[in-house]
Amino acid sequence: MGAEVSTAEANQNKSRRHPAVIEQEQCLDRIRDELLRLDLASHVLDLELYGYTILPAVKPMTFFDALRETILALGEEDRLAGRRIPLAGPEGSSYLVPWLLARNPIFEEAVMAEKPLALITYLMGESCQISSNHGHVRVCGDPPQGMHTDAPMVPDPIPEAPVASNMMWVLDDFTAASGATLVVPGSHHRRTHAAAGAAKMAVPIEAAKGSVIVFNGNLWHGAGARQDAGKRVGMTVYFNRMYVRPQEDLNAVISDEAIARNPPRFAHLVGRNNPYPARDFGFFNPKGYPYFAPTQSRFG
Ligand SMILES: O=C(O)CCC(=O)C(=O)O
Ligand SMILES: [Fe+2]
Repeated sequence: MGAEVSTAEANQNKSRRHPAVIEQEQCLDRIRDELLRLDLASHVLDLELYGYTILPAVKPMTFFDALRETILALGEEDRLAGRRIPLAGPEGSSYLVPWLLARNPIFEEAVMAEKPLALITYLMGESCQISSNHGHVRVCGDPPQGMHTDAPMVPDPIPEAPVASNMMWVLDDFTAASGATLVVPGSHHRRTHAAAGAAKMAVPIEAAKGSVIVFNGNLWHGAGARQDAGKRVGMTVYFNRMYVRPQEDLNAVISDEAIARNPPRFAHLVGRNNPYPARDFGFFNPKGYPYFAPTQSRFG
């Protein structure tokens, strides 16, 4: 009679809810539980306020050394094969090392690291995939990268729920002089591509080797110019929503053996479950069907 809802009535209301709604709530619970289990609440706050966060000491230093050495060895392989990708024009010395995940199993362990992946899941939902895994080698003497968002080809206003987000593995200390990634804190709220003059608003992310920076793809950012001698090695793991075309066609190049030796989520991350592009009608493709309802939530 009164305004109060009896327990029986509440339970009845609950049981009337659509299974997709219940699934969304369970998804939120899973994401919340994982963030709390890994003690990441303050990092979620960083992501909300600043658009980026630094996770210190994500793996032993020996693992970071091994990532760095492997990236440099693969970059050398590219140079010898005449296919090195310059990052600062043909005259510059900085370069990109692409396709890492397909080139050495060590990168499988990196992309599955619990803490950075839990934060990416918070930003990008459970159904996100890996777009690319790259080494970024920045060498003294090259100019800084232009400020940008990691939402290429997306028109303004960029959707509030980011279409892409990034991990930056810090394989050399990041300082202003070493060529740290530059960011405009809070710019992920603007929902536009980087404005002219963004570089004047930017600050370097100071982070020790061993850290992983996680950032919202809507954040204005770019690689800083290295002033110290030598090179700065960073590694990105770039994630996109299921409906975005990945930079690297990982599904085509990751072997079934790599799928079998990793946790089940790895298969999804490299695109095994993606129904598109399809020869049959994608909407009714059984692979894609489980994902249509969860995408009603930005966390699905
Ligand atoms: O190398 C960096 O510090 C940033 C690289 C980056 O943002 C990019 O390539 O999109
Ligand atoms: Fe970027």
